[in-house]
Amino acid sequence: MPVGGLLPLFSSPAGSGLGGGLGGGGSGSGRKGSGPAAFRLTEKFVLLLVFSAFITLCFGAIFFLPDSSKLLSGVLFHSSPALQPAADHKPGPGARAEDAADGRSRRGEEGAPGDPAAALEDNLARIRENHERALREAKETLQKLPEEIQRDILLEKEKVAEEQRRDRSVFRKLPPVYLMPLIGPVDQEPTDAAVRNKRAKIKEMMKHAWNNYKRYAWGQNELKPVSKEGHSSSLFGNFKGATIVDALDTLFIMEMKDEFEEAKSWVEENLNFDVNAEVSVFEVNIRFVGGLLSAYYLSGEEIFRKKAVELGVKLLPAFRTPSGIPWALLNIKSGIGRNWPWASGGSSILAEFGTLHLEFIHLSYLSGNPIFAEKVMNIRRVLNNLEKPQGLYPNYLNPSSGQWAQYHVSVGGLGDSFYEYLLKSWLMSDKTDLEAKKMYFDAVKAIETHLIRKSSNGLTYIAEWKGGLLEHKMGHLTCFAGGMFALGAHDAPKGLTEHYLQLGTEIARTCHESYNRTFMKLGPEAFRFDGGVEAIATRQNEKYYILRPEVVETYMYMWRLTHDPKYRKWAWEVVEALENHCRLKGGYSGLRDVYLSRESYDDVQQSFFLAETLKYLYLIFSDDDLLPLKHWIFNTEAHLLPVLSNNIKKAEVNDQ
Ligand code: DMJ
Repeated sequence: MPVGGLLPLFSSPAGSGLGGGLGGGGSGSGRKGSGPAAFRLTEKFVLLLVFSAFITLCFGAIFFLPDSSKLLSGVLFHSSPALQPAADHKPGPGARAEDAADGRSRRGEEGAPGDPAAALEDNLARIRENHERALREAKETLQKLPEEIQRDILLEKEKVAEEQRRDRSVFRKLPPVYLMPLIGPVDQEPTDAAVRNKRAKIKEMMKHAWNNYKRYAWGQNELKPVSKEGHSSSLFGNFKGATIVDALDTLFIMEMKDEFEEAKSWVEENLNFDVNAEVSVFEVNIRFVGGLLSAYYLSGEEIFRKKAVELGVKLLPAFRTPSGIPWALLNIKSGIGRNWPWASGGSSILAEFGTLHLEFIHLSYLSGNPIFAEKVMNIRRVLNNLEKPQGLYPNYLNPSSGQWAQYHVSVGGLGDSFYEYLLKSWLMSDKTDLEAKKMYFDAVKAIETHLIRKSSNGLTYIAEWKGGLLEHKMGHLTCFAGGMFALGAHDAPKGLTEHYLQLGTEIARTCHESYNRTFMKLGPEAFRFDGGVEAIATRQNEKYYILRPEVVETYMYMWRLTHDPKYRKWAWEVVEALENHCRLKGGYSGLRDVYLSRESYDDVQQSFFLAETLKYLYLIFSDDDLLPLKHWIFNTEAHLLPVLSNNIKKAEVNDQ
């Protein structure tokens, strides 16, 4: 921004206004104002003010203008993460020697594969280009009059409203849809009495969680089991009833028929998306869209299809970005989106925009409108066109430039379900989506090379990769990956089936250790493999457990795929721990520190406890013909989506 352009704007009014103000202030200042020395002082003060205004504006431009994030991401992050590793990217003092060496040896290769000098030059050119574009845009916006900016906003709003009106027609007339007979939505009791009793116990836990939610928080998003009242997370904005929608399919498969009917009536009468709400696109998709789709497929009740498609339409404006990579947050009413303020340089998050595919493919299938599928296929196209550092997918992508931002790679938070959805897209397509299969196995190969390590005592873990350096930490969220590796093993590239099954087994063991090494026998949010510890949380803010499902999710897949009895044993340990430490009169609560002998409750019964944790536990103690993996895909919130088999497609053609 040229200084000359700003100074006249600010110096004249500020100069006279402030001068007058100062001069006319207290009697002392009035007197001083007449002397030449005092006048210079005032002048200096005004100049100082002008400068601070200018600097504030520049920072405002960098941080808040639409594309200025490129400047930040380019300058601060793209410029060669390997050359400027942040302090906390270094392996901890107790890290194994080979890991530290590993980090060192990769420094020179960072940023892009191939010739490091060319990669650096490439990076610099991109930074320059981003920098210049950001400055150009900042300048253009700052040169506009306030009325012009306001007019632009109004025009933009009208455009969104018009698009929304058009999109609404999608769910007003839904086409007839052919549904294959469902395979295993409910089953017989297990024949083994011990297993039957355990399964019955888990159903009783679901009843306890549901009844208390119903009693104290009906219609709210979640329950506070200690305070015995509703809890609302900002993730859902003004949306209501997250627990009801998230629990629908668990109620169905557990054959809690009355409760399912209550939930359905609530959806019919109260689930309303015409609200002024800013929501997380990812959370609403996996919990609400996923929950409604799953309830539709299981029950065949039309209301769920209608609501799912209606909500899908509401999410469409999130994709209105230059690259088509959606915003993280969307105001459902205005259709205006933005990204999390904390996300690197205004970026969208891989695990968020990469976790829409399954639901959106089904939305297109159920609405007869390709728009949903087009949106997610475009995300895939953008990702495929980008060069990946070391074959890895960074967690941050700028939706305006369509370029990666910070080079941080994780199979846990911020990255996790993107990989899960690649594998499941392929499985859900009846193994016809070969592109997804290739992307998945390529990504897993890079993850194995760069992120997966073994501790000195033989525990396999998945570290986080920050600009080429490893942080030897694994999140509870990352524990889902054991199940993912095992689920994909059967169709792995030649000779790797056993290998991936083994990897799943090892991750399951590590995650079990993370539970076993606590007092409560429930795992911490993150555990480390440095500073002389293995699978233990060392930081106070990583010691909590919020009823998360990822570890029992992996046990479920491992049980189904191997039938090794240890997975039922480990799952039962979780049931006992939940009963001993999380169960309260008013429901189930998360814990603030799993290493303490005395519970400190976080007072939230998360909706995913009913959607996922209890469902996976129930499945572990059910026979395999309940929801066979061959026919059903679990979305990342454990909602059920049938494989879109070729038979369905053929049946459709015949019907026409
Ligand atoms: C759930 O909402 C989903 O499993 C998501 O993919 C990750 N986090 C929570 C549970 O931990």
